[in-house]
Amino acid sequence: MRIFSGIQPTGRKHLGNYIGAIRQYVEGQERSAASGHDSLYCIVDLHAITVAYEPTELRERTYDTLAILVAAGLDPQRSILFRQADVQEHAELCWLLSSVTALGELNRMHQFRDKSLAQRELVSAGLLFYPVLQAADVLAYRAGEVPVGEDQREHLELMRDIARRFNARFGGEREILVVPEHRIPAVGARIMDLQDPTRKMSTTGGSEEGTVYVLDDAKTIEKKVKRAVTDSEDPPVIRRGPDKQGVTNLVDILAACTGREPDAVAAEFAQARGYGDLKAAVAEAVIAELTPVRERYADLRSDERALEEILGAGAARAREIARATLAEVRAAMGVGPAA
Ligand code: AQP
Repeated sequence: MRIFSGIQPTGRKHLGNYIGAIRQYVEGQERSAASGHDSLYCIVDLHAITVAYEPTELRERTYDTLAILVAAGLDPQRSILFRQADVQEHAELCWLLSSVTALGELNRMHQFRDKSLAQRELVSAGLLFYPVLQAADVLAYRAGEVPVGEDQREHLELMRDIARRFNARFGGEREILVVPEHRIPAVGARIMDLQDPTRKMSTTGGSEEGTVYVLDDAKTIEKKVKRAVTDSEDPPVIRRGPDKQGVTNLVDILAACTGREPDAVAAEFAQARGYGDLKAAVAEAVIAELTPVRERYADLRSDERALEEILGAGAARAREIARATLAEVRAAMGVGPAA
């Protein structure tokens, strides 16, 4: 099954992006290589322009993001790593799919509602259209699987509806577009802000203190984890539950970083006299997970020409796949000259 996912070149990538998405990409690369299928990972710069941004920084952040992906284990020989704007088929398919997308559905998307409230100067039409472009990203490659964090579930459902509607309207007997499945990790699909565990760890909406960045050094990680908000239960109780969001988040992070079941992690700390032991274990596990990535990143990021070559080669491979899909979509829709 072909795998596709996109990641934005905005801000600094954080532990939520890493556990919810990037680690799944690496696992998907291994799985798809073993089964002889492609895996594509796209740095979605066209998505990044839907909110206020700095043009001179966008390219820099694209290189940052690519270097993190490679440092985390994505191999440009085995996966197709590319930049969205280099493959113009994404933008064209977005427009074509708009004809089978209901405005009301776009208006109801949680991400649109949340992010439009956060915009100070302009709520762009691009923000509303974000999920249509995201649908185009995946559907252009007829990908079967999309690894994402929990926050993208709603967009994936919409994408599936768009694909089904397109096939019903234009496919006749044929399934021109593949209806993809999301792949949301069992543990760590929604890592929460360490300072406000009721909100997801986020690039745009979180607190600096509550967000662990992939490139944070060991001391910074330790400080942020040790200051994580838990609760004031006395004596402290280490268990997971909706009334224990801070503790649950820490347990989940530890479970994700050590490959264990969250309930087993909670049971191990059940007798602890305070939250300090749990926090120390979380800090140690996160540092062990992120330090090698940060070290490899430094080398990779310094060679922008090499990064640009990876993106160029990836785009050439991606374009070939997307072009074939677009030819079929155009033909089915009666757009442009007959083939
Ligand atoms: N807190 C999170 N826990 C688990 N997974 C997460 N993801 C994001 N936040 C968490 C997943 O990371 C992937 C890439 O995300 P993105 O870079 O495209 O940005 P995003 O989804 O908009 O999330 P961010 O980075 O926190 O940015 P903002 O602040 O803009 O929302 C996605 O698969 C996402 O699910």
